[in-house]
Amino acid sequence: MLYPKSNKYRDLYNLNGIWKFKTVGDDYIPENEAHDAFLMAVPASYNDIVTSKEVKDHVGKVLYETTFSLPVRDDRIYHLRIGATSHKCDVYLNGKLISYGINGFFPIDTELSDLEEKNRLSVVIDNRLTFQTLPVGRIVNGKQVINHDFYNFTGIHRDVIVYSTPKKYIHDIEIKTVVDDDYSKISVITDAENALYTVFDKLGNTVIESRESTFSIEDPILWDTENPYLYTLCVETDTDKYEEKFGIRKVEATRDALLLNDKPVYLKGFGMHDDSFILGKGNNAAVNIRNFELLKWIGANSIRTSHYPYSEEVMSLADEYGIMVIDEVPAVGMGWWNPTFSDERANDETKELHKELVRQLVARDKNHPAVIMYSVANEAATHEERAREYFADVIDMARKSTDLPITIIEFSTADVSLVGDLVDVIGINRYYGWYYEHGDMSVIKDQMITEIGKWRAKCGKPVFVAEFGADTIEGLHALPSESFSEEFQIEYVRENCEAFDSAEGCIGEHVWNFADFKTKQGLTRIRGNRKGVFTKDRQPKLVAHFLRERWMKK
Ligand code: BDP
Repeated sequence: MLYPKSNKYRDLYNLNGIWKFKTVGDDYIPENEAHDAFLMAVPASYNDIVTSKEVKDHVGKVLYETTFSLPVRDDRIYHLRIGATSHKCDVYLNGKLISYGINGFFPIDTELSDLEEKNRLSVVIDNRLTFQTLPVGRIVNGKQVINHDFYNFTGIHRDVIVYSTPKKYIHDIEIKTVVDDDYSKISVITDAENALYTVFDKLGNTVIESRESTFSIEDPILWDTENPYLYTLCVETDTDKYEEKFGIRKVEATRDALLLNDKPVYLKGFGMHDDSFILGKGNNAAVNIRNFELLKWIGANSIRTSHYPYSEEVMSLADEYGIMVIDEVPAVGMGWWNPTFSDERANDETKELHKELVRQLVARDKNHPAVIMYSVANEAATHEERAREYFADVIDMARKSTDLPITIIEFSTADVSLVGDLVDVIGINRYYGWYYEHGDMSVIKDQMITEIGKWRAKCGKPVFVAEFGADTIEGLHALPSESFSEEFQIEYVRENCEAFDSAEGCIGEHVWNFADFKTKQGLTRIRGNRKGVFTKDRQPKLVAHFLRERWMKK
């Protein structure tokens, strides 16, 4: 599935803007135009836009609706592309069901065969999470129980686009690169027939033209975090054309290291959240750019898309900025804290969805050089007997889909996890001195080094710390430090970093979190999770300066 782009064969119409919106019952079908709806922005979550508590916290279905007209041409096929709606949804055109979405973080792309002069597009979204959705949640007495620590934002979160293609069009392009000493072999896998393949360098100069789908580039400039060099491939047939940027790079996980272009990399960065004021999870170019500017400013080289795939726009920016991405499927809330893997809970149906989302994630992100690893879950109950078979199948699907390293982010300890040997790199989330022995920083180093050592001894894989952090209220100071103060956050992060520096086989540190983010209400959540190194409006807390100094040198 190709990201919508316009060119001489393809038109593009953006349907973002102000739509109609209302909460609806389970049986609702948009037979007629919704005259009783109110106005809503797309893309955005509705939760932090509305003023009614009832609507904000609505559990169930909502309707989004808009109308549009196009100059329809007979020699074109029209397609609807919705970047993401959270979570499941049904899509109707002029009252007729035309497509549906199975998950809140993946695009829907469908042909529009019955366009009229004026069209009504209705999207009915269901925000409920169960054991058969990802993230996993539960409905108890009509109330939504959220298993994870971020707000269940709902809405049309990414761009809505109608695009046209010729009748005979290119459906997909996969660019595989193999790096050798002084050349790179490029193989293009596509359904395009009799195509001309042209590669352009960054300045638009032609590097190679080929009638074969496999060819070589001599002395390629490799993509890395210092010089995120991108080429452009143009595939052109008699009837269609598509241009895709790509980078040439090699990623490999060994027993001790993660290698980018044969050199070990140390991951410096964050677990992030797609979360900003008013927009919620709505994709926004300004917020995206600000995030990447801050990542570069602080000296980060990588992020994890915790705990779900981010927008395609973010993935393209990661390519441009040279930020490596650990690309995570929305497998979160799979409870290390309570029984999860059973016939009644996370069962075969959940597993099939999980596998399908792994497949779709790789299919979506396969041409992004920034993606260096896929993460199959965050903090699942991997100590449970059934977890082994469950993840063996999920990881098997990942292996069939990609050659990149696979990781799982563990809360379970090395002693009890049953899946560590299945992946290439172990990610661990650890909050010594915060959730355990709160405020006592003397425990951090020993416990962290011991835990990393245990994973190394048990699995012989590189380990990276995917989360560690302390909630911090900006402007709150304490000398000597106390928890929640800015001084505490610096000391906490410093203690952890000293542990990483002396732990053998530790290949990186991702602070939790890049910025403060919204969660459900809770006694330990004062306006959300405050572990951000940046505030929610993207200003640095004091710890940001400490990290900048460390990471610029490291
Ligand atoms: C970790 C979770 C993350 C939470 C974090 C926290 O992976 O989603 O936000 O804890 O409690 O266990 O801050």
